[in-house]
Amino acid sequence: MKTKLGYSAARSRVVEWALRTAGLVAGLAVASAAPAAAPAASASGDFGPPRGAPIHAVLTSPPNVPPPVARNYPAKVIVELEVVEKEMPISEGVSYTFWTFGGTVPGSFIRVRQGDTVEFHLKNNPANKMPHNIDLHGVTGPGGGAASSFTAPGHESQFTFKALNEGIYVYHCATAPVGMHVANGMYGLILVEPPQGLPKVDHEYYVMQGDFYTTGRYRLKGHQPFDMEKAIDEKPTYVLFNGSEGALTGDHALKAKVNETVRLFVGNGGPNLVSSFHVIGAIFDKVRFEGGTNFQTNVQTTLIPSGGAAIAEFRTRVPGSYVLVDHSIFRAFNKGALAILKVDGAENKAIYSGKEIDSVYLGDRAGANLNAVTKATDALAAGKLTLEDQVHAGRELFAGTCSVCHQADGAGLAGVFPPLAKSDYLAADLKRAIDTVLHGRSGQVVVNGVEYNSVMPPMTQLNDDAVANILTYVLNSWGNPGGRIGADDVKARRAAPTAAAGGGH
Ligand code: HEC
Ligand SMILES: [Cu+2]
Repeated sequence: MKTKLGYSAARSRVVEWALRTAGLVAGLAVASAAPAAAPAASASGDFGPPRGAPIHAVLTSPPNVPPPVARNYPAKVIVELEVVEKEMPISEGVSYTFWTFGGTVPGSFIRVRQGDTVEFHLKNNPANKMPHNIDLHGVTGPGGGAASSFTAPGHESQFTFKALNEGIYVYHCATAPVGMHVANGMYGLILVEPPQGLPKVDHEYYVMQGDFYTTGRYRLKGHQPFDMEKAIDEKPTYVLFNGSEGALTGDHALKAKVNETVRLFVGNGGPNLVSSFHVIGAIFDKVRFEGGTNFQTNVQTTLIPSGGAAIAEFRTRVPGSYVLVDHSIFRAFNKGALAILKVDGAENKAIYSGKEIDSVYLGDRAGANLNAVTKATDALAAGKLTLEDQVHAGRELFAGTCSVCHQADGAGLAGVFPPLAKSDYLAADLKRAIDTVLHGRSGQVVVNGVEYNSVMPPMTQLNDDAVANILTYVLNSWGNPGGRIGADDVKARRAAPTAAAGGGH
């Protein structure tokens, strides 16, 4: 079956080439009868002038990909993309002002067919502050469109190009300072399908890595501005898939069933880092590395340059959570570069014996959700923060922060981490509890009659309301006495002279 399709595609390429050489090809659409075929011709494809009525391109937000083009002739395709500058969460309780193509990071996914004539409209939302433009790597022409698309807020630019080469291409803003526009999230992908389309798969997803530079450290709560120094030094605070920690985890995880084929369009917007893209627990059956036409098979990790992309395909065989990472691994576990593909279905013990990967690798990161934290931050600012808001936000923050040691149910780990559930030590002195979180503690401590002698690191990444919400959650959980701690209480403790850590019972 495979061989046959591959052969007929190869043959149709030969026919196309022969016709073209003979000068007969003007206007020829290479309509392959078989949609599922080997990779297409790498030759650039001017299949003549556009035909039929102009088509408005369907754009999608990540992680979604527009449906296959399914057309056997070159058309005029109209793309309308709007630049929107907007504040969005970059992590739990952390917001950032992103500059976006289409309101998302990465920008809207564009899908056309090789040989199409693309009429591109770039709009710059009137509420924006900056001018922007677009350089599409799939364009043949100076600047990839950048010079023709410089657009002030409240304006629109138009330019037209022919998509000569098939492949998966990055697009990005190229307005000065270019690095800053890219660092703020101004990139996305355009797929130029080969004439016969791509082989059919069960799922196509859109994932794009980017590095981010904030003045505050990783996970420091509140609004964080862009840090030019860190960007120049190439020292990112965050390395992310799809512009936010949690963009593709928890409820937002990618989904598939057992025994399905998955195609990932993976881009890297940079601005600085090269990605070692890997899916923990899966082997790529096929990778179109560098987004090019040739493919490699049986790949563990594929390199995706800044301003580059790849198409990675594999079949799901065993249920569970598969973790997409940049295998420069501190980026995954300490800067946010991880996403989840959740595969449901029946076990296959012959291939894998079972047991979940989430807990092993991720702790609670797999479930990261930002909603309650954001809600509490807003409520506090509006002076309407309720106990319930605090408990909900605290639960989410506890999950990413304290539960790795004290466990999700607050029970601790015998001999290593003391319990927070029904902790007499905690209940006896709330100021001391705040100090413990702010400054950490070490040395002997007795909790519920049991002695511990270990080290808790200071939780310096948490701001005052995050500490208040976490402790309020702890106080109102697992048989603890209840009560409420406010951001002001934490602020007061932060200002108080630090008692020597340790000793303390
Ligand atoms: C890296 C592991 C770790 C993390 C993360 C951690 N703790 Fe601890 N915590 C400890 C250890 C270990 C101790 C005991 C220290 C000692 O022996 O002096 C402790 C002690 C405590 C105590 C006092 C003892 C008790 O059981 O009442 C409190 C309260 C506490 N932690 C709260 C928190 C909160 C809230 C967070 C999240 C903001 C947190 N901890 C995060 C390891 C951790
Ligand atoms: Cu821009």
